[in-house]
Amino acid sequence: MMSLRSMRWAVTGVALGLALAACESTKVAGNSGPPKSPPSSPAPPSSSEGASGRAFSFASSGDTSFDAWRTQFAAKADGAGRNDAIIRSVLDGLVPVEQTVQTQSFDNQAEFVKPIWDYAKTAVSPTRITNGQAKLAENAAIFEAIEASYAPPREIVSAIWGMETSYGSFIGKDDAPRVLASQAAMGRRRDFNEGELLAIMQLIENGSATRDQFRKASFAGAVGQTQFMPSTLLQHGRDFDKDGHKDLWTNVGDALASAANYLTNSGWKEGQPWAVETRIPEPFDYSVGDGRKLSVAAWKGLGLTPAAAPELANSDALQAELFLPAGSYGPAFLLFDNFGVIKRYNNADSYALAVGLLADRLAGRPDLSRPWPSDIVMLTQQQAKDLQTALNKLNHSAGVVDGIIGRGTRSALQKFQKEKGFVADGFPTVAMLDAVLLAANDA
Ligand SMILES: [Ca+2]
Repeated sequence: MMSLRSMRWAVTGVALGLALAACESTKVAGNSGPPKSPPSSPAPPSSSEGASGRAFSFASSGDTSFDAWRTQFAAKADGAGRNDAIIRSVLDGLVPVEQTVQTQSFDNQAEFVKPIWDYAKTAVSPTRITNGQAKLAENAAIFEAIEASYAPPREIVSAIWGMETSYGSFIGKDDAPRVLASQAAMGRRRDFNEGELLAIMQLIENGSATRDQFRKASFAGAVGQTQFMPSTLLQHGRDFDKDGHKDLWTNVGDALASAANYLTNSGWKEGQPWAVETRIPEPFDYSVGDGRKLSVAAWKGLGLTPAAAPELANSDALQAELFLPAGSYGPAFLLFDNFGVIKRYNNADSYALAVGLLADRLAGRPDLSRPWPSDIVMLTQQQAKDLQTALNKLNHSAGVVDGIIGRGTRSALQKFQKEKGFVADGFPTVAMLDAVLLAANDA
């Protein structure tokens, strides 16, 4: 698995082809970090009989390996204490999703097919800002109550709502058990997907949700207006209106309180920003933007100033990291711990950046002072490999030639840039590739 850091630069520097690796190392909405697997079982049961001694049988789906997985998993769910009738209602009648269809759906996840700023620009569209402001006004009483009980401010919660489902407009039309079972049956993150299915059964058992509600899910099995994975709903979901259900599908209060609760439980630091846009002095040693954390006071000492004056007023003691999504060609940010908390929702820098930027606009803060670049051509994966090969040849070790612009490649490029008198931002443009190729050719 790529580190988060190398993922950031991979997303930034190479605008393609990372989809498969990405969906293994990233999760979709509402579930974070390592999958919350059930305790690992040594081996699947050889018979279809569960702890209750009842055998499960289902009408064939037409796919023998899916059928075999299903009877075994039903027994496992029974052994875990799940209700027989609910096990049947969740698993009966499922037909596996065709593998290519599901792979395509993962490939189309926007976070991994665009340069990070294209994603941010799309995410923070004027329509989404206008609609978000209307939703904030419409649900002011709900947001008041949520802010009183949970750590994050309303604009962050509403930005997530906007990013996940356009404020509840598009909540998905896939059957969560079907998509999760399809993944589990083909052996893809089996423990994770089986854990999600068990969570669905528990949510139905305890009255939080119904089987039918789970027929409206994303292709990855995330549900409701704030797109929670079932295990996240089970663990962090809230029944805001206290009607006995955690209705993330149709109840705005339940959905928003659940998102706010999840961010709170993920460590949201009340009163702290997610990031602050900063101005960079000239000249500037861009190589300090390598992930190191310094106090805001130390960053100020290096000449950084907030783009909007009051934003850094009382934050001198906070630790922050300099984030340069477009190298020296676009806006610069000091990132705070809350940026990482947004990533607990969806583990991509592009996602967290988009949520943060949308939240800032919903809170009435000004647009970025420095625009995103519009004329940079991104490297293809092959070009990224060529860059790595050439840097290695020049003895600026870029490490393994894998076409992913991770930390190693970036710092190797910085060494080259310093040596040749370029701005040492480690950002892999086509022009910089040409310069490296030329030098390697002469070497
Ligand atoms: Ca409720």
